[in-house]
Amino acid sequence: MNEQRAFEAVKKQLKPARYEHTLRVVETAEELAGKYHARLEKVRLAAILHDYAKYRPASEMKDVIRSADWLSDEWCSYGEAILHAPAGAALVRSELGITDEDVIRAIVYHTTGRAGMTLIEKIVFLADYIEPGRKSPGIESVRQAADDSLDRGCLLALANTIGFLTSKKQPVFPDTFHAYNELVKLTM
Ligand code: DGI
Ligand code: FE
Ligand code: FE
Ligand code: FE
Repeated sequence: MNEQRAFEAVKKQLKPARYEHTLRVVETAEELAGKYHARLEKVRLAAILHDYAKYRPASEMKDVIRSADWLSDEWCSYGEAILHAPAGAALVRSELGITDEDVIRAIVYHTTGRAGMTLIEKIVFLADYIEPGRKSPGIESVRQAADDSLDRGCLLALANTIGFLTSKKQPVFPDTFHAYNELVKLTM
């Protein structure tokens, strides 16, 4: 799959505003990949496709996750917002023939993060959080942190997300806590 075809494929899946978000994530991820020396083609492909499943019905996303033997069914028990990440990874594999495991993993974990994220995963996770169209409380500190440390940027993004979810009494996917704990210890 070349980039041009990936853009065309994802554009068909998304509403215009979500496609614009995708373009900004690609730009932001590209900047981070330059700063932190990641493989640019992989980062760009993962960023282009990261929200591929965003508008699939929840029931379809759950079916996709449950039929993928390489995805835990746990994904289906923490609210619908996280389903598009693992489901999107499975769908770009089956519908677009994406086989690069680095790209697949970055899509799976772009919403929750996980302990042991690769450089590519961290970049896509953080770019999705800080792209210039995002407005969330504390986002400027996350952008500043991302300027000098990928790990501190991811840590602040995770802390904000956990705070947001717990303030609304929403469940937090275990990998989100595991990612947070790992980066707290690493950046102490
Ligand atoms: O798809 P995007 O809007 O670009 O962003 P995203 O993939 O980061 O999804 C953000 C949503 O996911 C937001 O509603 C918060 C939710 N979310 C993020 N981490 C977790 C989570 N929801 C649960 N239940 N658990 C998490 O760990
Ligand atoms: Fe997403
Ligand atoms: Fe499964
Ligand atoms: Fe996104």
